[in-house]
Amino acid sequence: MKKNKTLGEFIIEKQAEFKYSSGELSKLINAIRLAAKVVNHEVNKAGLVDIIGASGDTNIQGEDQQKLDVMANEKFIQTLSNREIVCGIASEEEDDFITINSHDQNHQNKYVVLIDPLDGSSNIDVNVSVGTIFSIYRRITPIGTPVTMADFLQPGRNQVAAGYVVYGTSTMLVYTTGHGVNGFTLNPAIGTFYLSHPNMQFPENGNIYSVNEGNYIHFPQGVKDYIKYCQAEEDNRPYTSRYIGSLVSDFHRNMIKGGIYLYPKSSKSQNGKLRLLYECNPMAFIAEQANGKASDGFGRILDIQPDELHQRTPFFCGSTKMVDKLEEFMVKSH
Ligand code: AHM
Ligand code: MG
Repeated sequence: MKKNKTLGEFIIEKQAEFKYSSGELSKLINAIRLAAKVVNHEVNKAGLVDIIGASGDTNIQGEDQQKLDVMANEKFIQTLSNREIVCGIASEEEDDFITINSHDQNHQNKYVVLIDPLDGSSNIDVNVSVGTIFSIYRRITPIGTPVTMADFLQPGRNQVAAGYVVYGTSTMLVYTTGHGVNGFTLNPAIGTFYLSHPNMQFPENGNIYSVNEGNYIHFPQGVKDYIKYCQAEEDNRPYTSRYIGSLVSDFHRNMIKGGIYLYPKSSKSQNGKLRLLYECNPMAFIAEQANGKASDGFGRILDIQPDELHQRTPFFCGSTKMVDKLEEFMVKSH
């Protein structure tokens, strides 16, 4: 039987390829791998122990937090800060960024991490997949000084690495360091991730569209027109509609099968729902690395200059030809 590479082996191999690599990024991915296993263990137990349900806290967006969100947030922050491998962390679950000051070396680490520890948490109590999304940047302020907001508010094109973990029928970790996208599946019996999906690519075109159509009435005209186009009986259409309501799972399926994910602005929320820094930028980076495309309807997600940590943006992401088509409709109706 062919032996698949483990994630650990893959990380070491990649580090050797980049001759001048200091190993910091490898350590960082390793820490994420570890935290993902711990969170996976807890998510899997969600139906068994009485851990689900709102914990009573409210996050910065005014939404109820569930206990597993809080747990996942703590695990990722703990794992990254204990190892002192990053200089700062921003999380969707925290109002402000966190400064990490290693005690033996003053602010010597160069990476910041932005994370959505448990995305799609409204799916937890009905046993539907959720995910973790992460994004890594090199700080822009000088090493040796504390991190500042500017280190976190970088356009997505500056990302050094990004990835997600999907806690699904199998648990997978998918990530890129800017050299293509690779997917690893966890063997839960031994707690090891194996390279199962090397060099993942979005098909250039697809036939799946993923959108919360219940909000149709509130969508901009361009999105309404595009949805009607998806439903028309012409060429290879109507397309198939698939919406889990869990970004990582919808994205993951569309990357494998070919499709588009849409979260437009609406007359109720002017910038849509998804957060640029924690959700859209990492997914956009992965999409582009996998030959896909990510847009706010008119331009590239990765070129947006953020001005606040919890900024939201409309998000259209997936197979290039489908996102191109959506943009066409947006421009036409503008
Ligand atoms: P969350 O960060 O509060 O979990 O929200 C993000 C999630 C995405 O995973 C998902 O695609 C979207 O919200 C679903 O939103 P809606 O229920 O409005 O369709
Ligand atoms: Mg989220």
